[in-house]
Amino acid sequence: MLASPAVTERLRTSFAPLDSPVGDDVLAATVFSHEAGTLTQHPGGAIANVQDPRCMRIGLADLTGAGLAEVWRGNGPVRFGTAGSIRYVENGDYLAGWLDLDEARYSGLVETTEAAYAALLGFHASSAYPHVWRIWNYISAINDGAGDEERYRLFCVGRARALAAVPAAGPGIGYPAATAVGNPSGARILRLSWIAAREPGLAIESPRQLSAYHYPRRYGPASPSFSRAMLAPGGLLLVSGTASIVGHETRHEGDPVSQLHETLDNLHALIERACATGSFRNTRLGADSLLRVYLRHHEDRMAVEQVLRTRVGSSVPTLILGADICRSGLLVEIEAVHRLER
Ligand code: 3EB
Repeated sequence: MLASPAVTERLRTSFAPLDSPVGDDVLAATVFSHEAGTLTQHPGGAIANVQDPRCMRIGLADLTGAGLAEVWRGNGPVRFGTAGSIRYVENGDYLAGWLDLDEARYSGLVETTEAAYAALLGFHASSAYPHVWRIWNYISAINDGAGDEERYRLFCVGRARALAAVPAAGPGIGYPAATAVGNPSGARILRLSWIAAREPGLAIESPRQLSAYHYPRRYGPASPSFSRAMLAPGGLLLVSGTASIVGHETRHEGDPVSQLHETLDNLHALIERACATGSFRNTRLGADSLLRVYLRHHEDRMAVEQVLRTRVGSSVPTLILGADICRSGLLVEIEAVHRLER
């Protein structure tokens, strides 16, 4: 008799053309470019269907121009729901949620972020999916403001405040994996999207980087509350946005290619650490891995693609997106999904 599959074998993610039909197993579909004139009007419902609550548009430029969406699927039909400002899609094992908060309704980004995280944490504290594995934070004008007033730092203060109010959240339990990048929408909207589950994952830290929640004071009044990766039961590794930071310092300021090499070294070291943690063996990215590459300057794309071809290979599905990144000195950041196997 076959063993029942581990729970994460029921969670899959891939890049798919925008006009792909949306099955009833789709939890979330992230569409990157606003230039979406070519989509729509597929009778059964396409991935990039504005009417479908699972279709979330992030206006980050898709520099590969492939017109792909990132699609998260589970097993079995999904159900939709809302809770205050939160919209979610669930299937019994997983929940994909998102919310947009308009900063104009709060006194500042600290308060907006605190409200967003309080809503998220409050919702999950009493939901059937108490384990938030992975969060994407899209922050307008992320690098505006000087010193401790930089908006990314304000965001970190609001996030830390909300997490501090919830005793179950924290580094001992494992912060979610995360990404924090710019939100290009004209209005100041804080958008969070996330994946949560019935079962807990295991937070993984990097052998080459200080845990972000231990960054020293010089990077802001509140250190960033996220884990380098979340290892879901069964072996799906959700890797946070990873950049050219060694220890806590930004490396190769002004040099995108060297930053990319350092980032890939960090990524591989993290995957190796995750493999060692769970006695997994495949440390190499492959055809069922997934990379989102965020690039601050669009004109660095060709140089970045060339390095990716030689170091990662063309079989690994990769999207390159134009986006601002949380430290102004960082030019490139990569997040990954990688399935570990025993
Ligand atoms: C870093 O390693 C780069 O604040 O949620 C990457 C991923 C970064 C997530 C976050 C920040 C965050 O510090 C920045």
